[in-house]
Amino acid sequence: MVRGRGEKEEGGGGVLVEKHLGLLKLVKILSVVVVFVAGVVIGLGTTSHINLHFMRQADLYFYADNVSAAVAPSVAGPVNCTLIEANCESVDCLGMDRFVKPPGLKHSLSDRELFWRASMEPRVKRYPFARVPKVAFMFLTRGPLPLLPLWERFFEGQDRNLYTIYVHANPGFDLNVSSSSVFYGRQIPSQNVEWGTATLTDAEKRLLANALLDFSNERFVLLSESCIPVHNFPTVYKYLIHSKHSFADAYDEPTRYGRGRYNRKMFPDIHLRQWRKGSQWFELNRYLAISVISDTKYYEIFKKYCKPACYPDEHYIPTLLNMFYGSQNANRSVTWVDWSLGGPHPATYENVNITEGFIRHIRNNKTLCSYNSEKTSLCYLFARKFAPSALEPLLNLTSIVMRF
Ligand SMILES: *[C@@H]1O[C@H](CO)[C@@H](O)[C@H](O)[C@H]1NC(C)=O
Ligand SMILES: *[C@@H]1O[C@H](CO)[C@@H](O)[C@H](O)[C@H]1NC(C)=O
Ligand SMILES: *[C@@H]1O[C@H](CO)[C@@H](O)[C@H](O)[C@H]1NC(C)=O
Ligand SMILES: *[C@@H]1O[C@H](CO)[C@@H](O)[C@H](O)[C@H]1NC(C)=O
Ligand SMILES: *[C@@H]1O[C@H](CO)[C@@H](O)[C@H](O)[C@H]1NC(C)=O
Ligand SMILES: *[C@H]1O[C@H](CO)[C@@H](O)[C@H](O)[C@H]1NC(C)=O
Ligand SMILES: CC(=O)N[C@H]1CO[C@H](CO)[C@@H](O)[C@@H]1O
Repeated sequence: MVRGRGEKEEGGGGVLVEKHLGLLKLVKILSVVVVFVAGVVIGLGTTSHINLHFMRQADLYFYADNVSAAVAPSVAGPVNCTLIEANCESVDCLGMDRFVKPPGLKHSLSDRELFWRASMEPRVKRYPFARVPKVAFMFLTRGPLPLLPLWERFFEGQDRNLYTIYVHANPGFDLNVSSSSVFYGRQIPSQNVEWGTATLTDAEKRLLANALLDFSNERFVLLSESCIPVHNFPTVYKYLIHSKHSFADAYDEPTRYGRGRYNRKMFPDIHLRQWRKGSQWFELNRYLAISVISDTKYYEIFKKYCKPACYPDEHYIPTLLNMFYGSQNANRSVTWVDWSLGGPHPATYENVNITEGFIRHIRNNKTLCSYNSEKTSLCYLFARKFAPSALEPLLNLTSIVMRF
């Protein structure tokens, strides 16, 4: 099976909403709620215990208020943390809340600073807070997410403590979604991506690192704008959280599209027998995510010697996992893709191709795969590639086939 380069696709049109107005409205509503609650609590003259609890809640809201104020003037610009620090009297600047659950995604860290920060791992085994493991859904896109309504339905009604969303789009692109969307405010600071170059792997690492800043994130899935979920959220969550392995393609391809891309200058750090290939759409656990963003040695070698027709996004992570973490990898992807047409790109499915039988086939094609050393027919949680036109018929099938 000849596999070509990674995904080099274009986004479609976009749905945009006035982001700032929505944010300001939300902030206003929150302020009103805080003032109202304050009145009620003070009015009741409650115990000091309740007052204390209330104060902490109130600080959080004021804090959000000031973060928004600092962010609001410029979407692309960094948060003005001076404004936040100036308020340490009302905000517990070194408190757990801010550390464990970063309140926003905007920051002005360079990649070097970001990766260093994200590489921190606690040595104390027990978390001093009730940690519920989350799945981080990381969308790597150039522009709009045409299948967004399908994803919104996938997340609808699900516990927000169980997942997080991160979107890496080209700088300057504003994902215009309403403030009620789970995708609202989920864009991370990004940099330009040139498909096929190391900037693509940089973006993957940037997504991982931003997601690592949330200590509750335990599993990290990379998705594109043409990916769809083929099972409902509870199934996806359970499957990933309980898996002993991570899911990343890593195979040895003895052709010019595989071993042929190995550069002998990588020797002796990387041997040909260690060289692997695989689709970039990985799923990694927290430990492996930290391992990937912490590696500089092998990444530098790839940057130097893996240039077209070698594509780092198809070789770097598979090779790194194979060299050091092979036993933790299931060596298969949970994202279904169709290479049967041949050529450098996988098949793209349009509206006319979407049928109940087709989606059922992806969900269970009667072939078994390994899961925690057992056999299962549930091999794929996601699928690609789907054109924007596939959205309507897919939305039609969610309740009968995908069960969401
Ligand atoms: C941040 O806010 C402080 C205080 O208002 C101001 O002095 C500073 O110039 C601001 N910095 C940026 C980067 O906007
Ligand atoms: C995946 O491949 C590695 C070799 O890189 C191997 O050690 C490991 O056992 C494989 N994983 C599974 C689940 O078979
Ligand atoms: C989608 O359907 C069209 C029309 O039937 C067909 O020509 C095309 O090959 C199908 N695409 C895929 C990826 O199966
Ligand atoms: C089912 O999926 C497996 C794994 O991708 C593949 O090898 C096999 O050919 C598929 N079977 C059918 C009937 O499509
Ligand atoms: C959605 O499903 C209904 C009922 O099965 C069907 O009549 C309609 O054509 C479908 N719409 C699309 C876009 O597939
Ligand atoms: C955002 O989308 C809304 C409709 O959902 C539209 O009215 C608005 O003009 C869009 N904003 C931008 C900046 O494109
Ligand atoms: C509650 C609180 O700390 N509010 C502050 C928010 O930031 C402004 C400055 O922009 C301060 O004046 C407020 O006191």
